[in-house]
Amino acid sequence: MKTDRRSRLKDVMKTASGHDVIARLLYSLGMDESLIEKTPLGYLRIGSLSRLSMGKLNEEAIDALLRLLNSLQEEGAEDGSGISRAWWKEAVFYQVYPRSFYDSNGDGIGDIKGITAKLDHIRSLGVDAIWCSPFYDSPNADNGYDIRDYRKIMKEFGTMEDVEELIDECHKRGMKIIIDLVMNHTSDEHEWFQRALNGEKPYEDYYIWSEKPNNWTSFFSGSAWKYFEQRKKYALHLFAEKQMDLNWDNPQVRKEMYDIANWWLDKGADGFRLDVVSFISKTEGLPDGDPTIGSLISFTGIEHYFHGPHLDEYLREFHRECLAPHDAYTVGECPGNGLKMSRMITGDDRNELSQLFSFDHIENPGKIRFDVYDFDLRKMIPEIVRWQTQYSDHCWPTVFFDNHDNPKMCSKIDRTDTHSVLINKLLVTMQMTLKGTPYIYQGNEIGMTDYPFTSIEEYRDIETLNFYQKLKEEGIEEKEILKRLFYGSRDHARIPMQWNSEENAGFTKGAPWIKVHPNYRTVNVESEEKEEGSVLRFYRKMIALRKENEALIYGSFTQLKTDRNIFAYERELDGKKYMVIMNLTDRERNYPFTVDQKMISSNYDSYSNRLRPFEANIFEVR
Ligand code: TEU
Ligand code: CA
Repeated sequence: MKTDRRSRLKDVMKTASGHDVIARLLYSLGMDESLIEKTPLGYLRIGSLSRLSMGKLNEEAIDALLRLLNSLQEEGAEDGSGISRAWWKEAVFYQVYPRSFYDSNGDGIGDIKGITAKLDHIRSLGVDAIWCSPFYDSPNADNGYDIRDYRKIMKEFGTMEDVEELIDECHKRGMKIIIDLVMNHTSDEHEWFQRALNGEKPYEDYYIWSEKPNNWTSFFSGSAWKYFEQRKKYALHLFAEKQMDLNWDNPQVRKEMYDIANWWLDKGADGFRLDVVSFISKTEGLPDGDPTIGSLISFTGIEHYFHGPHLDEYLREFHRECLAPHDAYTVGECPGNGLKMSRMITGDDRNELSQLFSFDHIENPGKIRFDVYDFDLRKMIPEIVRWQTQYSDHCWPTVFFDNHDNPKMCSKIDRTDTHSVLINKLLVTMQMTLKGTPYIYQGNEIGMTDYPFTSIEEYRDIETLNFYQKLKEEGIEEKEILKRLFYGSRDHARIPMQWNSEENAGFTKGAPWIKVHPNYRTVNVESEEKEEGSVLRFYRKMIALRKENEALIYGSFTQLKTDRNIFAYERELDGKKYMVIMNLTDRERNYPFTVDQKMISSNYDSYSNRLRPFEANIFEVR
């Protein structure tokens, strides 16, 4: 179907790209897609979007939108035979950010031996698999997401033997380990780039060069292009200026990447988390991005690479060359891909990736990270429910609220951290009872919260530091800038893991590379082990509950009717049924219906006939 200005919105919404792009635009305007699906607005024609958006989408933006819609027409997985079983659908994953996990040698930086030393803690939670953020040789412009050598280990983190030992020790404990592979870009210090700079064959075409930069912007502020005198050309970097985008249209680049992936799978890695893998294919000719579309989705130019023309083809090739022969698992980071385009990437019949991370639910509609606002849990629910009900039986969601790129969800919801214990327990209740694979981020299990950053000197992250510079240049007041950084910085997620109440939370015997949270004396693993009612103990109970009850894994999902302050749903399999009910607010609420079932879990000590702030209960329905 060709989409033009006269196409009606509701018809456009039926195609994968049409649905996701329009849904995303509405989301960024703070509106819901049901607006188009369920009201007469659906009869409006694309041409009238500029009016609907109150002028936020101009005529050029609509042209850009049409080009985008017509460039992506493939359809995703179809429903049919029901859910197929797989180990990773039953598994609970735990993400480790090595730099901040545990320092084994007192240099202030977490390391591989440190992870191995703490595997028993991870295993004690009931976790089945670890995702380890990058540990490859790197000059650390972006904490290891800028790889200099894919077959070497970062000096500060240890040696190849340490990594081999980590893999072995995971396996000995019955856990799998997936490693974080960055295939979209390399460090500018990678040998390929150095040789490309010299114009050496075949490396000169390994990266993306242009005589004239287009208007694409970098995720880390400023233009996405850097000029290199040696080649008298600009090279593309969607992230830091030391992270050069690889040219995936070059078959040799793809082959190099597949060799690297196979090398690691042969070493025993069970699979990969693929960094921004949805960005690997860029529109031919690298045309300018539409500033309006870009700013609504995120950055100028993104419509030309968030699900580029050859993405599905390259993922299938990767699957054939690396994943299938090793029976390896993959989870791809795919920012900007909505539900339907995600079905194209993860459908059982598509042979691309096992799962992916999509991020819309972790900011409220119309908001982006670095916006100063309080996250409203109620506004997240429709997005969660959509993925529970419409992603199809042939795709399996990831369920997460935190990772190394975001402030803590519990602090986003409650800036005063008054209710953080309850909220952390509510969030894990949701993770362990929804359909999908839960991903826990290190520190979630003890209820770590955002760090009280007050000055620019305390921050470490390149994204934060660049953004600070940019806002300074725009003439914004220091106080205002610091406020925005506080609301959005990734450093909140990167402060050291809190192990005990000794100095530096037991993370290091040296000087930590980033500040330790002052609340470590009470919020830490050792104390919470002993404390009944701790977040840690609650995590163990919730993970065990999920493991013991298949209905919580493979069961059907049905949302129950309530007002928006409450989220209630049932999971059912083979006659076993559970009901989950939670109060999404900090005010007491009435139960929306009578419940006379057996309560098997609560984040409060005992039952009450009203739902208290952030109360989250599970009932066994008989
Ligand atoms: O992140 C990519 C990325 O785009 C994220 O910043 C994303 O927009 C955000 O998480 C949504 O909330 C990946 C890595 O996770 C990040 O740490 C790296 O800095 C980046 O790629 C570059 O490799
Ligand atoms: Ca160390």
